[in-house]
Amino acid sequence: MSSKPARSQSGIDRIMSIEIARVTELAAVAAARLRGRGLEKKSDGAAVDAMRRELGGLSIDGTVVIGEGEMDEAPMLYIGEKVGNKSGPKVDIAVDPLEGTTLCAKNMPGAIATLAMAAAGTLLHAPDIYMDKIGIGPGYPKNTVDLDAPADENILNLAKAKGVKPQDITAMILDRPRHADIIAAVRKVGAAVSLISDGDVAGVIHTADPDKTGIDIYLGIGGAPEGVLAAAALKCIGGQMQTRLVVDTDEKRDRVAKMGIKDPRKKYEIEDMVSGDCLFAATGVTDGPMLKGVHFGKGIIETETVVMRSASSTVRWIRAEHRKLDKFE
Ligand code: VTB
Repeated sequence: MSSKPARSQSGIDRIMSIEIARVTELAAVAAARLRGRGLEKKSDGAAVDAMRRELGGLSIDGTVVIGEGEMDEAPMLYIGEKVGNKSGPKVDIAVDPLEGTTLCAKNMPGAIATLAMAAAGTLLHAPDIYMDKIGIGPGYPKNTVDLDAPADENILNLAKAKGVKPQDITAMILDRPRHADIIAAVRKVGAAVSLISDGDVAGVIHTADPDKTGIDIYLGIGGAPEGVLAAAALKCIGGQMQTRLVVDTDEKRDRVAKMGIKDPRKKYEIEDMVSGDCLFAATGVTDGPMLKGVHFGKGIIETETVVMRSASSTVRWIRAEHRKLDKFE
């Protein structure tokens, strides 16, 4: 009887999907201990520390390509930092140890700890600037929506492709003044807008399962690091996404060039942001529509994590009960 190889073609162990769940669990618990205290920086720092510590023990030769900031800017998990014990495959790592620091500080729904991993050289190296995004779920013809088309046109095309009225479409958008025009355009054709205050990694992921989440399309400008993480998740579960970096100053143009990006105006598809197989994990920090947050009980900590693997399109929901609590101290 031949046994199945544990290693996928990209060189990332299947078992690694469980390992990365541990990493996001640890970061989520560290952040959750400080939630609701108005301590944005402190809870982010705690998540970063925990994530970095846990990444250090992984059998990978990893490089952070999406991290806490560019070198000289962030003391830990900066872009270019080497992580892992170097005994495994060369991989790119994208992290957002606490996505939604404000949500965590206010103990509002939707803060998560998240990470993506892929073979070295296959994740877009994006600086921490804004990125324009559009995302829809699986099952639509290619180019049903287009980043460069007006929002109302996208809604009409999506409704047609779905076989429903525009009134039956819901768009998720970050609640920011910069989105006033697209919010108005979406409403003009009768569609609903679901506004979120933060957390657009989860926002984009919502589009993958409209029947469950009620969200058909994600639109608007958010962080570029969050865009690459969302692209990794959509690659695993299906869906379409187009993005473009918002490079509106010379300083940003320099930073983009430093990352090796030749065309700062390039319109990215998922394959341009995540060109090989990838793994994605997210653990809830605060209770949210996608994931339960960390629950602290007497002698027990409970976490909920989603782990995805693009090679097999597997999505695993891991509810963990942690009883040996020393590693969370
Ligand atoms: C989004 C969202 C984040 O930043 O990327 C957003 O996903 C974009 O930046 O949770 P602005 O807040 O400046 O609009 C966050 O809200 C925070 O990192």
